[in-house]
Amino acid sequence: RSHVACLSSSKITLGREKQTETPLRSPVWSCNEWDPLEEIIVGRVEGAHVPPFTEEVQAITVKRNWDFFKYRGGQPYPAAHLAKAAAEIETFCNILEQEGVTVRRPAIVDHSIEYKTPDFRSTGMHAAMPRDILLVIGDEIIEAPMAWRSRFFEYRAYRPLIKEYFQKGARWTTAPKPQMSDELYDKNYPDENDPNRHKITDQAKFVTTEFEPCFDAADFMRAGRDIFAQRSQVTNYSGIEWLKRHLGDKYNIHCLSFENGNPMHIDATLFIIAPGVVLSNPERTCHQIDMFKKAGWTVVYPPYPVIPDSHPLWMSSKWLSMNVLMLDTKRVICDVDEIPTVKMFEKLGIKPITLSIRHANSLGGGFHCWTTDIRRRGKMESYL
Ligand code: DAV
Repeated sequence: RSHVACLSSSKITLGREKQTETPLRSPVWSCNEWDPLEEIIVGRVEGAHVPPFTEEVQAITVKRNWDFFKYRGGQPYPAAHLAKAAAEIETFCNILEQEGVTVRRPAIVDHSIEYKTPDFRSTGMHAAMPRDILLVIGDEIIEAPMAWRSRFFEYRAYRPLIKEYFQKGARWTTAPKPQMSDELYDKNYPDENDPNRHKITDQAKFVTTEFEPCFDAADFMRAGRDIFAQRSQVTNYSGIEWLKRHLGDKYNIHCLSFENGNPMHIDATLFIIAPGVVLSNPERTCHQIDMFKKAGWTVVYPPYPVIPDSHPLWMSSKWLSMNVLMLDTKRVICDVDEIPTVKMFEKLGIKPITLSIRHANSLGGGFHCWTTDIRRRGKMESYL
């Protein structure tokens, strides 16, 4: 469909043309994590930079990685590591294409440029994790405000794609940009190694304050009209409230909490793989799990990850093992070396399509984080 044809079928009318009620067929349509996948954005390794070691980064970083961030903040990630990660992501894209999925990529942008606003200065990070920044709800792409200063301008890498989708009929929203002044962060937040850290998150204290709304898109797990959110180090209550009001009554945003001393992004904690089937991280008990059970859902506790301690994971836990990508309810992309997880999917009657993106994992994400769905075939339904 050409751009002109799309515009003429929309409600925008020119001159004496009659208003038409024909809905625009948006190139963007995704309601959940499991409907048959048609088009996806896969992130980029190129240009990835280590974020400056600010309090919001330190809060989620284990002590053994501190030196890495202190010395490399603002610099590129190690080149040899990035080269391996780039090769893995190319393979990932090829496999998706072979499975019939259209793969789109963000632009290459220079993340090393230092920027300054009236409130802060920073360098950028990467365009590796589209799931963190783009939330697709039906035909709408929402750019998340983000919570890290190093991610303030991350949307720029996705703008060529988003503008194209917009021209072809998608709805496009950017959430209010946070000021990211000092008031958004708790400077005295205890670090990852603090023995009381668990108690602190139990009391709902996080490195981000409620100074203004902030959220990362990856703190939301979609199941049609039911969307599951968590208050995390990067998503605050007012951010969740903003999304709730923005989406309106047709959607139920369920705010969940977990036994997790370091929540950041829900997709290695709770992952919905099919209507009424949820993976629940056995190490991070979900306080509201009965809600799913009462609704007749099957709760599956995935096996512990097997990635060795020696492999660097600069920004995440090992639970990337459950950060999978459903191509539909019968096919899943998962890590070739996470054999217990592969076996779990086989037992569930889901065909694992396996590969390794271990070096790409080091940047902080698995298959789900490295992507964002643009189009899945299916309807907007309620599942709870
Ligand atoms: O739970 O270790 C994984 C997802 C990061 N994007 C975690 C975070």
